[in-house]
Amino acid sequence: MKKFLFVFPVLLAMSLLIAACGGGNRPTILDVTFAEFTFTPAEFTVPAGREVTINVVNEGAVAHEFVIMKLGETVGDDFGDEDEDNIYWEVEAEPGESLTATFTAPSEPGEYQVVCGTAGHYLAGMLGKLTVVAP
Ligand SMILES: [Cu+2]
Repeated sequence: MKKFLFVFPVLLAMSLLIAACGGGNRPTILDVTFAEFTFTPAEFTVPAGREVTINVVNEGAVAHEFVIMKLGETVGDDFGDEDEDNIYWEVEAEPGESLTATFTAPSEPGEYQVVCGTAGHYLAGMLGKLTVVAP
């Protein structure tokens, strides 16, 4: 009985550790389609600090960008030079292009604005939201 009392907490701790590690190794994959002037889907959820793979298809007739703004930063009138410093991460796709890119999710949970950085597209309503949750 004495031995069991010792072994049980160790087994419990090990199983919790394995469960946590299993979650950490699960790849986070986002699939998004660009068009005039939408992201489909437009809302994404990722675990903080994780590697994220994003598969982009631009079905539009012009280039589009997927720009993640830093936490607490939002685009003003339209996306412009003043917003460049507030970018967390971005990827661009030419018309008809399909690509895969990776980035590390922000370490701070919260809601991050996603916009298209091509002139006029933010004004046309090309925006979305990245929700970062505690891993
Ligand atoms: Cu665009």
